[in-house]
Amino acid sequence: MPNPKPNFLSFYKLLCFLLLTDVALVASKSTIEPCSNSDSCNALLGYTLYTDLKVAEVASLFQVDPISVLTANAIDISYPDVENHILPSQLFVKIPILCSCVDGIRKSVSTHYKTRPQDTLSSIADSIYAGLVSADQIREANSIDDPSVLDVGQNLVVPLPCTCFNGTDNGLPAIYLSYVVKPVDTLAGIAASYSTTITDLMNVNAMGGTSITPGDILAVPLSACASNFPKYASDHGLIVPNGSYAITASHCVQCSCGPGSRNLYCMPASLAVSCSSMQCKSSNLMLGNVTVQQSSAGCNVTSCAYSGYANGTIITSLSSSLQPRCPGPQQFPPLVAPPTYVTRDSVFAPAPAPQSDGATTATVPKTSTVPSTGSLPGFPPAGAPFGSLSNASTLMNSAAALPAALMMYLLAKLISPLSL
Ligand SMILES: *[C@@H]1O[C@H](CO)[C@@H](O)[C@H](O)[C@H]1NC(C)=O
Ligand SMILES: *[C@@H]1O[C@H](CO)[C@@H](O)[C@H](O)[C@H]1NC(C)=O
Ligand SMILES: *[C@@H]1O[C@H](CO)[C@@H](O)[C@H](O)[C@H]1NC(C)=O
Ligand SMILES: *[C@@H]1O[C@H](CO)[C@@H](O)[C@H](O)[C@H]1NC(C)=O
Ligand SMILES: *[C@@H]1O[C@H](CO)[C@@H](O)[C@H](O)[C@H]1NC(C)=O
Ligand SMILES: CC(=O)N[C@H]1CO[C@H](CO)[C@@H](O)[C@@H]1O
Repeated sequence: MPNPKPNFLSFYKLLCFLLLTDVALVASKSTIEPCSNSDSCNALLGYTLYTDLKVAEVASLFQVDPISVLTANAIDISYPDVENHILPSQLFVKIPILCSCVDGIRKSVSTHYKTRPQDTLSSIADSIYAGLVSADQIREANSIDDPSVLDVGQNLVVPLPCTCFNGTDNGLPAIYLSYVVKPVDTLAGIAASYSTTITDLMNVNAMGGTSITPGDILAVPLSACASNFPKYASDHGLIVPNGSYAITASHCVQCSCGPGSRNLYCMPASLAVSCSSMQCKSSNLMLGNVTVQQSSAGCNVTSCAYSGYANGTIITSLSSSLQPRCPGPQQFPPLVAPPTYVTRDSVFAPAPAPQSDGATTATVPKTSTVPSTGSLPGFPPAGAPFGSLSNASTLMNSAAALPAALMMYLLAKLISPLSL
């Protein structure tokens, strides 16, 4: 399957967007996916805690459901009072968000932040949101003329980077993580952590070389299991990365991929209380039940599967199929206790995902990589290069691969002297 190619209409919108938003050319880059339709998708943000925070506090920073943050990181939600568990500073977690299409590009705009005393746009961008947004992006999104005057209690929109790429990577289901490059990172290291390849990361992010700069935001594809729920289901399009869980149907149903399987498997959630019936019609099977019957013709597998949540009702579907072999017992991604300290090889780093075959990676870049506006690295390393024009060389290389990227590069070049 070909990778989605950006269409020109989207690019013109994007150009207008860039023209209107005072682009400054700095070292940090983020991957932008042009879009034209108004649908949204599931995506993940890679977030590093700037201080000790309760699970509920992390969730409220992004206005997401605390239980979905826990399940996205395969943390055991049956742990007592888990939402008030304090997560340690510098812990890396994946935050599940909804990725929309705004002004022709993919981004999340559902996050708001209420300013507190001592906040500056830079501290909000670089510390609180850990480099996922830049001070300039917050300023632009909120039309702030004088960033030195922030009223306490001001409600700011915090635009956050996300990508969808049609929920696929090399033709297989994938969900994309927006990852802020840290000073210690290498492209090879990131690829290994997330069970992908350097080639794939370069294609997805339209990179011309393997060099990355702290503060760059990469789209990292995580292998996932996709749902096939009908359009009218409120969780239509649900996609779950291998190794983690998603909670849906008002906390009644949890879904995951089992190791070795690309099928989404859903069952009653451990939290399930006051849920609509989870029994399949005209059977005694409950959601997630699978029965097998060995016969001379093969294995008759009957299962009661989850098919989405609509109008407060859990839709179930009973199906039978004859398979050559009986499936083994379903295995689930292991759950971990809520972490209390940060280890170097944190369990939170990467969700295990299949090794994608580097040989099959597509050669067409999915995106253009453009400079993000005025962002500082999330973790300012001592003496790290910042604002260096020479590091735009990676842009030049990738622009050669994609004319539209070249247009944007030139545009950025053109505009930058005005705003520097
Ligand atoms: C998007 O993915 C669906 C299947 O998930 C596929 O049928 C469709 O062709 C894809 N579209 C593009 C533009 O790749
Ligand atoms: C069916 O699923 C329910 C809920 O997960 C479980 O308690 C029960 O043991 C299962 N029954 C069979 C026959 O698998
Ligand atoms: C498989 O089993 C189910 C119930 O156990 C039955 O209704 C169905 O007819 C069987 N299918 C085949 C192909 O044997
Ligand atoms: C949901 O409820 C609304 C109004 O009650 C109804 O019009 C609609 O058909 C229902 N949708 C489904 C999928 O049942
Ligand atoms: C999911 O991850 C496990 C490692 O935990 C791996 O063994 C398995 O192959 C992966 N499954 C898929 C479908 O990618
Ligand atoms: C001048 C400058 O900052 N160059 C840096 C560009 O990025 C590469 C790798 O990301 C560094 O090695 C260079 O020092």
